[in-house]
Amino acid sequence: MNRDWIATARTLSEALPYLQRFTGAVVVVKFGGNAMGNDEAMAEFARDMVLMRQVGVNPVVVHGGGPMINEMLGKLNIESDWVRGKRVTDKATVEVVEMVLAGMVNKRIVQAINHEGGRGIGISGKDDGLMICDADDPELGFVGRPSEMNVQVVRDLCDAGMIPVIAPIGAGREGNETYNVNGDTAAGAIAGALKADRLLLLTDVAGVKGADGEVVTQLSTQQVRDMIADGTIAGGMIPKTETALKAVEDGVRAVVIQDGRVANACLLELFTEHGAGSMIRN
Ligand code: X2W
Repeated sequence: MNRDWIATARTLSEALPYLQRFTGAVVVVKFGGNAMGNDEAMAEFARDMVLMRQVGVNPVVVHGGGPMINEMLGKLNIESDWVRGKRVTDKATVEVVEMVLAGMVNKRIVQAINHEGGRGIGISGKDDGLMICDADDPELGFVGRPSEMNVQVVRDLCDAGMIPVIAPIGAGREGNETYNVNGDTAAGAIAGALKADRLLLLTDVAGVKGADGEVVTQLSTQQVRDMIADGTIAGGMIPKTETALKAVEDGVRAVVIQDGRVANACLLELFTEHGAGSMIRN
């Protein structure tokens, strides 16, 4: 017999305790624009979500799409400024952000999930009042800070066997404003409100690096705070780790910052002894 098949059967057998552990778990996955890559990467991500659902996990996808927004703004000759990792978002920009995220990127992911045999359903933070925002900072325009979460719609979709795919767009309190929310921030707020078992932040680096430059596989929230304070965690990793800290504080059991470009990144994390990236928990 071909040895690969024997290995496949063994892999499935070894996954049993992990499958049992995660039955019924809520796993929020942040799928960033940089992790989306080509159609193949998208299809592979979709297969992972469908497999998770198939084995009794409740995957909830929150996506980004920064590079796709950049491309569309470029075509429309609208320039973007960035302040502390967030896009300064005026009225014209927020319209493009909503069109690209809720219209194009969201539906691309939903379609990929459905093509793999899942029941993907796309919503944004506006649907059923899921994510009500206040302005994050006057300097940033229509950038939203999630302040009121109504996650029942997400639970209902999961209970119905669907895979919610959520665009990080929020509604304001006045009833007519649209807010652009950073994808990581939205994923953290949704995971926190769901008290998710896991928040997987798929990114394009291997994880959180320690002072020696090696990825640290397990981190307590206190260690993360110390590493931010002493400068070991710097640059783009600061908002990610801060999102993780807030999510754990809100009741998420563990947050994993991992490389979404690795094949079957989510399955590797959930269903193997190996795990992936850096896990942050109390
Ligand atoms: C982001 C939303 C998209 C996002 C933006 O306008 O690009 C803010 O910066 P990635 O692919 O996850 O980076 N919003 C406020 O977060 O996309």
